[in-house]
Amino acid sequence: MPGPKPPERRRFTQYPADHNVSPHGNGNSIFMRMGGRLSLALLLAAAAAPAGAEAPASPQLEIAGRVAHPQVLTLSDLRHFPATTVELTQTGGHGPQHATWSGVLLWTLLQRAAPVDEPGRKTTLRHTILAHGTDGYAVALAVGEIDPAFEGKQVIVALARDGAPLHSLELVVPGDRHAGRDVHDLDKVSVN
Ligand SMILES: Nc1nc2c(c(=O)[nH]1)N[C@H]1C(S)=C(S)[C@@H](COP(=O)(O)O)O[C@H]1N2
Ligand SMILES: [Mo]
Repeated sequence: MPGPKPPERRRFTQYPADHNVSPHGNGNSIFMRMGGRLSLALLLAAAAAPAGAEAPASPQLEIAGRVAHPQVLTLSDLRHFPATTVELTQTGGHGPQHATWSGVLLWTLLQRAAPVDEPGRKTTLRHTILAHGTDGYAVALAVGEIDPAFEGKQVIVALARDGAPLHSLELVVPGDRHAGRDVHDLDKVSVN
């Protein structure tokens, strides 16, 4: 016999119409609105988990700042976007490393969130983007670096490295010689 239906999962495609789904949100969150059904789901999840085992937090990416549609994307949301693969060698803490990364173009994510231009003349290229890691590390990109009409650099939010799925998100910036802008444990992109 089928068990009780799990609460309906919201797909990222619905976020623009109803974007207050961030768990760090303003109180009008999906968690509050789901009320009792969520408590039931948590109870069921707790019953299913082996005792003492704490599930690793599943990575999420918040897109915030000067955008029309702030949103939070889960790993499974991100897997639904077309995949882009980039291959590069960069120098990091352990010398030069060569790898093939695949993930979602930052440009694609930005387009969905829809940057809001400042008032004034020709302001679309003023945007800068800060990519933040969970440890507080952050790096800046300019929108002209990733806009296909300008440099069109294939900056991705990587979901896999050398074919193996990652357990946290990583920004990958092709063309950079040093790995400094490859933000690991990426959790937020803010648009200025
Ligand atoms: N979240 C986060 N990402 C980061 C860093 C960091 O400190 N925090 N360091 C950067 C730097 S300077 C390098 S060289 C590479 C590799 O750093 P690691 O070997 O210390 O991870 O990660 C980059 N991404
Ligand atoms: Mo570095």
